[in-house]
Amino acid sequence: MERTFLAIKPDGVQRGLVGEIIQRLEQKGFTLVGLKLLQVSKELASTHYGEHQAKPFFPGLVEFITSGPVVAMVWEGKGVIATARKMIGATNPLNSEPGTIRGDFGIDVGRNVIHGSDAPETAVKEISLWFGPEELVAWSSSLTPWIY
Ligand code: 3AN
Repeated sequence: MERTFLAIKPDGVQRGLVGEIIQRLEQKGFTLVGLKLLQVSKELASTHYGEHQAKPFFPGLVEFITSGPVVAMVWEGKGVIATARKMIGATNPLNSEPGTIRGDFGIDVGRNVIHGSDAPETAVKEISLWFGPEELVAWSSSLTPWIY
């Protein structure tokens, strides 16, 4: 089953959006298989955003993501990588549609509430960067017949 890595950034945690975001993903039908709140180190931030190392916004990006607690999550389900990206909305909140997380809750590209893996290879890489295998719980809502 497909898995993706999502992280609620310090602005989303500070603004009390954790419950709302988890609720949207649960109600869509995805399964939460990993969840933790953590203070991100500079090392983890730099590795996670490694592809942006040469960009002018890189230092600010690392500073922001390490500025407060982040909620790191792994979600599972059919097409979860692309669907979660759709639910998150465009990188720049000025371009993200209403109804998406960024479209509903953000106005600044540097403070865009949530991160989501953009492709299968990235998802695998990010999940193993942020979580140990023992932190992921394989379970299926289809095993509990009262849900569906
Ligand atoms: P996304 O998070 O939508 O996949 P990426 O991977 O292109 O977007 O960029 C990673 C993060 O870098 C974004 N979430 C955003 O916070 C930040 N970022 C991207 N472009 C800019 C920019 N032009 N100015 C400031 N921050 C940016």
